[in-house]
Amino acid sequence: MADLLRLLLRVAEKAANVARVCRQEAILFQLLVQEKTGEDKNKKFVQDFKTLADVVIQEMIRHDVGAEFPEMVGFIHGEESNKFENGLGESVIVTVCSTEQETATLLSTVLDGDHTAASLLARAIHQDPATIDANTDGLTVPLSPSELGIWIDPIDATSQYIEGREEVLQEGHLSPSGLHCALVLIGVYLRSTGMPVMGVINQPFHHKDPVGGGWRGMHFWGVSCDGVNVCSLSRPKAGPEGGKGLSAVLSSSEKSVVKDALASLCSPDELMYASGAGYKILCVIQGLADVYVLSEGSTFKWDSCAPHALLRALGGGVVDLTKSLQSSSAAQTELTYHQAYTECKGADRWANQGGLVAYRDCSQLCRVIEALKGKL
Ligand code: 2IP
Ligand code: CA
Ligand code: CA
Repeated sequence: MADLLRLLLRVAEKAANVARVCRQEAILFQLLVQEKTGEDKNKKFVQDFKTLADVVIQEMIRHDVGAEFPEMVGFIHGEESNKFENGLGESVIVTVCSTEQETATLLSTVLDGDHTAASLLARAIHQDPATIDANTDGLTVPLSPSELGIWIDPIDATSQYIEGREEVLQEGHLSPSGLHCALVLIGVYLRSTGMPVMGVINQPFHHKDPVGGGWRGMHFWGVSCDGVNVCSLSRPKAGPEGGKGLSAVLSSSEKSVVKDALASLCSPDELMYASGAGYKILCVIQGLADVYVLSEGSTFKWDSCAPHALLRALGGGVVDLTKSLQSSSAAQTELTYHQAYTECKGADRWANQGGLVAYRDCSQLCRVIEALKGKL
């Protein structure tokens, strides 16, 4: 199944192109940032273009994966539904057609006859992405498509994507907010056990091309199954022994009891905040933080599946925080991806309801769990 990995890297790059095109082309950008205002709101056909960008990206990934791996059709899930409802309450099923022309015609009905915008989007969807150098030669993955399912978050950290603040990333440093927090996440799990086995992360806005000035991306991948543990990044080296020895990244909206408990384990500059659930797990993968702790059920299977697979390939993981606090062995409570909370409705069926801790090192996970026991 190394073919599946290579396909996911390609579609994630196409998705990143769509995300970049929506910001680069003036006509699409206007749709992306237009304010929803008063009376006008319900009349605007294209009012929720950001949702359309998400839906289009997700459907493109679903289309391309289904075409190459028909056994996976029906098991490719994502954050968005492909039923797009416009401001007039009309709904259109957004699909990717077999030709660019057909896709443009379909998108133009969603975009209220805006052919220019529809053609620009359709071109990005049908364009072959630049070949990406992913170093997957010689990799064998002992899995078959009929045992796998997929979770897609077409754009994670949408608010940062829309706001679009441009930050210059400094190597070795976490940067709390900005366009670089927006990620395309594609995770693969085993239908039988729900364990994440493969993940692709594409960061569409990683740096600016020094020559052309356009945005360039970065991709990361990992595979973890049956004794195969391979990641495009190597395990970060242990940092210098200083401070209190642990660094953590949290959501700025995290509860104060969690912030306080972690402050007892981390020096002040090692307790950090950042946007985007996917970006925070990526920070742990890259070694910019040791752990990401979240006490609320505000992330979903599509947020964590892909980065979780990379962490497992590096020897870490993502556990359910609530279960870990009740268990004698925290590392036994890894998140799984195959079962819905049937008593819930809508997106909540797929929430990581017990919160989570993402970690690279089991002993650091244990310190965090000990520090939080009895506090939540
Ligand atoms: C969001 C996004 C948010 C995150 C939230 C996710 O996904 O990653 O940034 O909140 O949990 O569900 P926070 O930044 O506070 O961690 P999306 O942007 O796809 O809705
Ligand atoms: Ca998300
Ligand atoms: Ca999203």
